[in-house]
Amino acid sequence: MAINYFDYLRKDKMPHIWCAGCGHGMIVKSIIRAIDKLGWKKDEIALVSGIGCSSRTPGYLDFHTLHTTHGRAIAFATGIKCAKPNLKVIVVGGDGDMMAIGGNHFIHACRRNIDLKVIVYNNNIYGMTGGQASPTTPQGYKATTAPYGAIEEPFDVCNMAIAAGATFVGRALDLDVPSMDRVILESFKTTGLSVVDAWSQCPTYYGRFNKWGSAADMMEKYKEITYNFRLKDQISEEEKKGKFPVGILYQTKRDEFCEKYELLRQSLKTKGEGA
Ligand SMILES: Cc1ncc(C[n+]2csc(CCOP(=O)(O)OP(=O)(O)O)c2C)c(N)n1
Ligand code: SF4
Repeated sequence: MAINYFDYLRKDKMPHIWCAGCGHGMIVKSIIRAIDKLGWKKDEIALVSGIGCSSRTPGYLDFHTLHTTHGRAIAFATGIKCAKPNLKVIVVGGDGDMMAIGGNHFIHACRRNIDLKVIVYNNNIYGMTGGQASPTTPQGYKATTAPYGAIEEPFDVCNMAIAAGATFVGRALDLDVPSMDRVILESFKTTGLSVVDAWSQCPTYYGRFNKWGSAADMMEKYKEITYNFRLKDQISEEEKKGKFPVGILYQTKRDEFCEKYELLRQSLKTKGEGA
């Protein structure tokens, strides 16, 4: 049956703030489809964000929602998950929010393996504040704070998540809806810390500063610099050079933080110790 997206939206918060051609709305629709497919009830879900264009998402969706401070979404979400482990806690935010000011929380949440579903809306720039360079702005690309092109090496969100201990890591492009749906759905099925590096075009700043053209032209560019991870063995090293794999990149199993905490609490209770 077709999804009625309006069942999940706060209609009184429309119209949204996103520019025409912004990819953020595509990610939101994919999140809705995954939730609908899993049959999660709206009051089972807590959706948490920091600050940024992407971080406006919780305002528009009719779940338990928290729009927090810049870079602190994962810290708030950690508190929610510890207090209410039965809630399904989704964290959304931009590459600036998650990788710069919130980078510390990001790596420690991965290390801790707490059951949060983290989605990074990665547009390679700070959108909301007018296009400053972010930790994912590629070298040579322009931003208001890098008028001659960024000279720093960028972070790769997925490599960072894998290295820090996340149990599910995927990358998805808003231009490939079935693939984004699959990656987000599988991330939501994970128990533990999952990360989706969800690419989203920002035609207003990143596209304009770097002369990438319209939103549709930007999508073509993103297609050119990526390849399907499932086909990695059929693509030569030469062809893959400088390109980003897309799809489910990494899955493992590790004990989840809240479950371990509960076990410890129970064992202390049995011994008559602790709270
Ligand atoms: C502590 C703090 N520092 C800086 C800001 C300003 N600020 C608001 S949003 C933002 C960047 C948002 O970029 P990103 O997280 O990449 O999300 P996007 O807008 O691109 O979706 C910044 C720097 C702030 N609100 N609070
Ligand atoms: S400034 Fe960029 S990220 Fe923000 S809404 Fe516009 S297109 Fe999207």
